[in-house]
Amino acid sequence: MKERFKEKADAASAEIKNILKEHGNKVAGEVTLSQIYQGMRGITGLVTETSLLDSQEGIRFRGYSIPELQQKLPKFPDGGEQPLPEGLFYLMLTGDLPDAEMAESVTDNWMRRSHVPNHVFDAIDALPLHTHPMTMFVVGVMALQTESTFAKQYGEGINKKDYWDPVYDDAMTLIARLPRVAAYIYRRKYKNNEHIHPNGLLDWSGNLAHMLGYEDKGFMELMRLYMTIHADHEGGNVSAHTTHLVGSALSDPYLAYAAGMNGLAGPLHGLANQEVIKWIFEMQEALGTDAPDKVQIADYVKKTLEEGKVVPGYGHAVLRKTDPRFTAQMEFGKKHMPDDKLVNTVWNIYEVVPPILQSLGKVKNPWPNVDSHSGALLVHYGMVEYEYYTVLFAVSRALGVMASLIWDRALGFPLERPKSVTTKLVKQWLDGK
Ligand code: NMX
Ligand code: MLT
Repeated sequence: MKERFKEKADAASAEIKNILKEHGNKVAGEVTLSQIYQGMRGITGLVTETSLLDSQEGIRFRGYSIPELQQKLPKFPDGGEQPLPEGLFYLMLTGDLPDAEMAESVTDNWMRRSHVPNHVFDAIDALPLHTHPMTMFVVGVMALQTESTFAKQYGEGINKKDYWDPVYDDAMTLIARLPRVAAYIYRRKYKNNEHIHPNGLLDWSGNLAHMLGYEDKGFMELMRLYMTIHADHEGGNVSAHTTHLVGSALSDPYLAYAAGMNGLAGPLHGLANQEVIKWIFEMQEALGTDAPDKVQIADYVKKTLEEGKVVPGYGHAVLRKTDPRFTAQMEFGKKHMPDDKLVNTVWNIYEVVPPILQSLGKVKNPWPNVDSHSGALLVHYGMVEYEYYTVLFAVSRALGVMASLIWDRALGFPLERPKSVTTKLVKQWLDGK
């Protein structure tokens, strides 16, 4: 995979140089004042090679939609139906679809790198048990940073042409170690600090499920799907953009990823997956039923909006249709748990919420995003501790942001530093001064 990546990156680098030589002055868009003040929506300002988001169609990873990935990526050998995220990583990094052997070699490589040093567990153990799992996770990642090959080689004076190599090494090691760190946090916080040794015969996601304490084959398949669909969402989302930005200062992959995951931990981004289940559980409690009907749901949604809160799991900064990651999870639910009450509530919410949000006249996307479905599938298998869910999102997101960071360094992308303005200056512009 590394050699293939290097060939591709060298070719891409030469191609980009030529594009910029010939077309570097081409205007790629204009920027309005509203965009400057309102979260830079719609401004094209980044290059991310691993995936591309279409507002109507949703995400494509190197050109492949989620249903195509489910069809074309290698599966776990014991009759698995969901794609192996190892294969997705290979695809995002090299641009090529891997065969089963290639995906297996990624699994083996990550298994070999997966030993987590004891001081990482000590750092997590130093935190009180009530600490949010995402805080524990980022502390664990920061403790892993002691192992950074990039930081070491930079200190020794590495040539800038070679940056990508230790970044590749760090990215692979970080991804390899995350399942153990994530499982350690879960077992420490929720399962009496009783930990489970890795199983070297399993794949990356299967082993995560195993170390979390879930041996059900359905849960392992869910983890493969989950780790695949959450991996990447082009470059402008908060976690990917932050990782890219911090990496552009040549902060090593551990520092850059930890920064990105602090962004993922926000309720408008990845933490929305915990907020969805919390909101449904609160609704069930308020209504005194675990199967609210559509009228009851509609009333509860209106109450949420009247209280000045968002409906978690709905809306998106770019998407304008139902998120295909929602649809993939709905299909998984229909196949594996069609009668589950909570999952059916998620489907009823899907019927009720969009017209209500549409009626507000300001919500640009009334449709569900990935987070509105993921928690209910986890609860089905017994993982009810919703504060933990964003950690799973974070483990998956490592695949996309680390593949992109390797590309950033291979393409020699510079420090990211856009220009900001003051309102005083804006007023001067408006006055024509
Ligand atoms: N419920 C209620 N109001 C909403 C919602 C929602 N789900 N989505 C957007 N709005 C409001 C938004 O708060 C804003 O109101 P105001 O003008 O009063 O500030 C207005 O609609 C316009 O916002 P948009 O331009 O449609 O959305 P924007 O691009 O700013 O934000 C989100 C996108 C995702 C932050 C927003 O839709 C939201 O807060 N959704 C709920 C949280 C969520 O599900 N986040 C997860 C996103 C996916 N992920 O994993 O990261
Ligand atoms: C993501 O997966 O990062 C979210 O859908 C948010 C986004 O794309 O902005």
